[in-house]
Amino acid sequence: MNSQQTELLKKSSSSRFMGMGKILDWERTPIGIKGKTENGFFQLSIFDQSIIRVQASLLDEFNPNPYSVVMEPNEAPFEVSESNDFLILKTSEIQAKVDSQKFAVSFFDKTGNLLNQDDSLGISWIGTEVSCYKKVQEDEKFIGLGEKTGNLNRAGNAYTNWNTDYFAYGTGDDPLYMSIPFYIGVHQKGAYGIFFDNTHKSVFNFGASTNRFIYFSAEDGEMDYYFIHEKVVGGIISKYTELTGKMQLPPKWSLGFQQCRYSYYPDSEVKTLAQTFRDKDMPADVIYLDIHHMEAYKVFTFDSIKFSDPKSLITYLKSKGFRVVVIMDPGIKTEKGYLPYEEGKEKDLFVKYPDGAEYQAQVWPGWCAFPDFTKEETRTWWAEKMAFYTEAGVDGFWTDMNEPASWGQHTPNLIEFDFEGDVSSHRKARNIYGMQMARSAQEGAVWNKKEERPFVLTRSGFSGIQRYAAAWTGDNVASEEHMLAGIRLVNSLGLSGVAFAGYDVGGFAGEASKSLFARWMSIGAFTPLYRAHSMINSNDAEPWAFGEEVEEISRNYMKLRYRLLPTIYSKFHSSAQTGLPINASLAISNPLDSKIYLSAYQNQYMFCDSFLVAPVESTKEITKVYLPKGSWYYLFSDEKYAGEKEIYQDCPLNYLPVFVKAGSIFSMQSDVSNTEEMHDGILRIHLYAQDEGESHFTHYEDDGKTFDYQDGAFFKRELIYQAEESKLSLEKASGKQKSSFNKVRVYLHGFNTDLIFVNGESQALSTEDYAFLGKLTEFDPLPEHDHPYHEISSLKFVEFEHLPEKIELSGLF
Ligand code: MIG
Repeated sequence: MNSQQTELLKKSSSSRFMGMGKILDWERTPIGIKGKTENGFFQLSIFDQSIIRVQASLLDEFNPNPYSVVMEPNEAPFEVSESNDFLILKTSEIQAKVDSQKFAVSFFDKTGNLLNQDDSLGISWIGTEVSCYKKVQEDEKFIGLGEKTGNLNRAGNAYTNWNTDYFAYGTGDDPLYMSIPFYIGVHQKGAYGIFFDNTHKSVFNFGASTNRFIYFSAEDGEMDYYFIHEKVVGGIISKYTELTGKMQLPPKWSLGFQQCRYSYYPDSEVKTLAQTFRDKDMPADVIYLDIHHMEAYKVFTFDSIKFSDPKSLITYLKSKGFRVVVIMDPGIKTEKGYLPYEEGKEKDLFVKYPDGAEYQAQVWPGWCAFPDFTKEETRTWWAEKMAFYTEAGVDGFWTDMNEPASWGQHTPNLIEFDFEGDVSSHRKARNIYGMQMARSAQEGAVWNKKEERPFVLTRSGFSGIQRYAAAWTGDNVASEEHMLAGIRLVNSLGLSGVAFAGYDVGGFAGEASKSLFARWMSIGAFTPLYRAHSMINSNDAEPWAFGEEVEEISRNYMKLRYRLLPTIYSKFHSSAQTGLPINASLAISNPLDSKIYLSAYQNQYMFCDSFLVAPVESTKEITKVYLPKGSWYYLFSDEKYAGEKEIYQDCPLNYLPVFVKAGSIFSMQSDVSNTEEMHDGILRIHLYAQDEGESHFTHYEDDGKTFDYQDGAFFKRELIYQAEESKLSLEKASGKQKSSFNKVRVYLHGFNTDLIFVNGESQALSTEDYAFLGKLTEFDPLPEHDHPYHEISSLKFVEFEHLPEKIELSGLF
């Protein structure tokens, strides 16, 4: 043992607080500074004008997580200065000021506003546990942290990151399946994000059991965090996804309605299911095969009796406009003669004990070995094995149980993972395992079907998971409370870089009441991933299983979802570039409005920028809604409201409270039964009047499934509405592809004009009684059971050719 190691051992075996101590020595590096303190080593690096990375270690070397950050420092110019008490590092956007006596860091924006500041206890250790203590700014709110239950504002609570299989979790329980150690702080002086890039079990305490500070800490490893500052919350999320990667544009079919069940079998039942959607005129795109499709739960097999000919089944489903997604669990049955097991063993691809013995635990197939997805060779092997599914026609993959889960739920910490050659224990590898499985699944989907975009849905993950998969929130429960909690989970995932997410509509465990299912279907239509699922041994839970009324309500919202696809797809395209969520918590647009954090309003969110969705229990007939700054139109009637007001809104089961922001532009198509069915050729643009200001919408189309868009095969155009000039311009289109629409019809909401000009030529307006949702059948003849029905009477519209050249509409009063 050398003296440094002896010294380290002494430090890390103590069970007392040890801070960094005084800075003894420092030097400039090409991207920042590094140095030595009394007790440790540090490095501050500029990644970008608005990102500073802070690293601290007990050893004179750093050992970063190789999996999450994909950004390289971009050589932003910076200055370093030193005074008696401080070391200052400055870019054009931020300033980090390090107290040289105790190594406490303060961050300021370029005008000198204090954004964030270490407590004087700073970065420190208790044994191997490393922490960073931060002061709380006046009225500071904390948002994000990924898949965490609880309130939108996380102040006062503490959370643990340790990926956990948690069947039927409570709506306040923690931890769940996925860890994203990234949060955003907002206060009057500004906003910032902190990503603590450490895969060990970590804790984020935003003021539970203490009034002195907030902190984040990890059981082991280093202090390694990225401090991000941008003016607006959305900018911080965008930067975070530059660091950890963006979602790829998913195939369009994955934005349609998805039907899951634990489990549909045999093949004849799956066919009936598909046919029922078509017979009942309920649009849908995806059917899942859960674990019963396998032979004795063995991955890479089909049950020879229940699914004797998967290829013909899938061909049949495709002819009906359905894609198939299969589940993949990581555990591989340790059965002699079972090829995946034999191969994995022979190639040394499984997780092991430190003495080299294979680690085994029980899951569905019985005793299993676990592929070591932290090893490239394993990921490649698994990806190649997936040809078994793609050859049968499978289009999507669902990675479940990848926390990893096993019976007993106490994986011993000594087991070892390759960790890209830096062999590491379960303590360091657990939180990253699920993400590496999802990565392998995505590789497999692409390699085996090169021409099509992949779709992977994962339960477990870590920061950066958005690059590989969409996420769902695991085993929720059929209750009103859970429905609302799931919305917050999805909103929080959106604040944390995961734009493509959803929950089991209807609830996985337990039985949904009729009304609960109907409401959940309506909210699900305004969720990035629209998927219904339910558990084994529960009642049928397809959208027609709850009686005629629920069936009609479900159909209404499913159809609305499909008519909105031009908007949803356009939004996914922009999210893939900006990293911004599809479901955006109001904390993104209105972070300083304290009303949005109240428990009555914290579930509200913007869907695809235009729609404010105010989720409400199915048992309520009326609810309070908070409309933030701006003006708003009730979607179904065009009734107009001023913002910064709390209103009472009727919310009968068939009408979810949804409001359109004044100034909004969004696009719709005619009814289709699946995403690949051709619409009627008319692009319906909806424009909502506002008094002042400018608003934008980017209309985006491509073939919906291949990678050709990356070579310019798309049709894209910017729509700009300028209220003061009373005009809407459809800018000249870009891209090599023609639009699938040959006409455009613009619906004018909230305008008085009777005559407008299209490219300078006057054109009379037509009118139509317009309804976003169909009228429900009155099943009960008694008038008090009448369902309300909204329609916008004599809605004005104008129609013209959808030419790719610039088109200007003026005279919009
Ligand atoms: O131990 O595959 O969260 O969606 O249906 C349960 C069966 C395993 C858990 C998933 C759930 C799935 C179920 N799985």
